[in-house]
Amino acid sequence: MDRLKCTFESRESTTVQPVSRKLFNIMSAKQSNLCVAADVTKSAELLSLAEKVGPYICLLKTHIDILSDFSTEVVEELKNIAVKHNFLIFEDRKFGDIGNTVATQYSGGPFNIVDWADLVTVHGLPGDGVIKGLGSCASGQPRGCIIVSQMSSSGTLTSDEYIKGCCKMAEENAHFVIGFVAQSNISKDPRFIVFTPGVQSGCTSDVLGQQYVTPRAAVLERGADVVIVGRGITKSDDPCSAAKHYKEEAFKAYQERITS
Ligand code: BMP
Repeated sequence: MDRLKCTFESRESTTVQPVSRKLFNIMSAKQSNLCVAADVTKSAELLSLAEKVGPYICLLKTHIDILSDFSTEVVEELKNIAVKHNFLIFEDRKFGDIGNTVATQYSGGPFNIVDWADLVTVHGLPGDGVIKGLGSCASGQPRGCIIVSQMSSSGTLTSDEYIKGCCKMAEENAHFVIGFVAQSNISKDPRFIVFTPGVQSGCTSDVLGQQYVTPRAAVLERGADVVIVGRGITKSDDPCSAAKHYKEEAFKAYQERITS
């Protein structure tokens, strides 16, 4: 079974990982493989954006530590909006330390991420202790992580060897790993979901090394299952219409891929 040719619906039954199953289910039900990167710095902006884009997304990605006015109320509100619009919450924390440290970062500090984020990102660099550390905090709640295996930024050090190591780590820890952040078709395994950031139409880069491709290229040429769009939506005059547009483009490309 080649990941690129399978429907999201059929892939749900290839895994027992609870967050993967939920995400495949949402993607099929909402016909959306769009994740919005909600990189805003005020709680009110985050909640307003989540309300606007909620109907069109399968996932909302946060960088919770950029909020200048973080409070536990904002994550409570965000959870309510996620239930209302049926999307999952993904904190892009990029954990990258030894297991013991990431466990305390995940389940403590001001953010207590394990309490509200369905998914988090990890770097593969430390080895799989990072995954085991996070997994030890889940205490029965449906939680999972995504391995940042290949980056969108120019000059990234994610070599082919590194990517292979990340794939092996995912296979050996598939109870907690749901997939990869990547820029190419790094895994054929239908259980794993490939998330691709650096997606924007009509813009190829920013001034700090970000590199963009269109949603169509991400899905058809690079093997993305889920496209992650930040400023293409958040900086648009109308984030709601922009989200609708990206959702339709990305899902159309996915439908072409599975039928071609
Ligand atoms: P934008 O579309 O505005 O460039 O935002 C991209 C988002 O995806 C950011 O939140 C960034 O942290 C994240 N990201 C990325 O751009 N490239 C990667 O390789 C990994 C990421 O998580």
